[in-house]
Amino acid sequence: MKNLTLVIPAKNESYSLPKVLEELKNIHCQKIIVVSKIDSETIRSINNYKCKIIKQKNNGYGNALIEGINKVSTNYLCIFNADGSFDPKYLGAMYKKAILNKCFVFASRYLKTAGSADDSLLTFIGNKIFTLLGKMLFKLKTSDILFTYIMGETYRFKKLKLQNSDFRICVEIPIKIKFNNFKYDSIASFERKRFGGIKKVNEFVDGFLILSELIKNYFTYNDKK
Ligand SMILES: Nc1nc2c(ncn2[C@@H]2O[C@H](COP(=O)(O)OP(=O)(O)OP(=O)(O)O)[C@@H](O)[C@H]2O)c(=O)[nH]1
Ligand SMILES: [Mg+2]
Repeated sequence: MKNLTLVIPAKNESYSLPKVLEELKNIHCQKIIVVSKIDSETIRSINNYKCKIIKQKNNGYGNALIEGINKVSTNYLCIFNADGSFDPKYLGAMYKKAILNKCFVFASRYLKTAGSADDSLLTFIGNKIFTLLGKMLFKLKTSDILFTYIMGETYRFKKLKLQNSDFRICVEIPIKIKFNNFKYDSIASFERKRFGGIKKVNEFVDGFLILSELIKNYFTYNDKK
């Protein structure tokens, strides 16, 4: 997978990230880790690994993705978490599909044979509601709108001109893919529990922000029709 870069946002992941990079050792692709400039512990934890480290100029999960994507020089990229929840065994199948069908590939936790060990009842219900809203408001053919294990061609990612610096970017990506008329497909994937450390998503605050993003985009894209 020489033509692939993993864009890995990491915030306070000094426990999980070295284990994630250890697992990725045999996957021959580029790795860009995007960390906050004050997160010296995470930076120190990966001293021994061959990867590019970008210190974020600004803050937030979405901003980390945007700054990381802007630095990719391979033809393909994949968003990949630093917490161990994304299983790298799906990268090969995603890469093949992305190349063969010239499409974005979303990993999904809710297709047959897929699943999640990281979902709580609250996140499961939240994911289902937001995925349903994505289908109703934007006719998105997705089974898992909030899972940001996404691969695609770098120039198409750049064309999305992503803007959200927080977790709203999770829904901004599929909506913009759809409205740019880019092809997309899904594969079944099992989400593991994070290796350690604590999650950064706040179900209520980020849930509200994501809902506001869906509503904003609904009016933006309907006005354009
Ligand atoms: N650089 C950077 N990385 C972040 C930031 N917020 C989250 N991340 C990373 O983004 C990835 C996803 O964050 P998580 O907290 O695991 O969120 P999630 O996987 O969407 O949610 P859960 O599955 O509920 O844990 C992890 O690798 C985090 O370390 C941030 O502000 N800056
Ligand atoms: Mg996680």
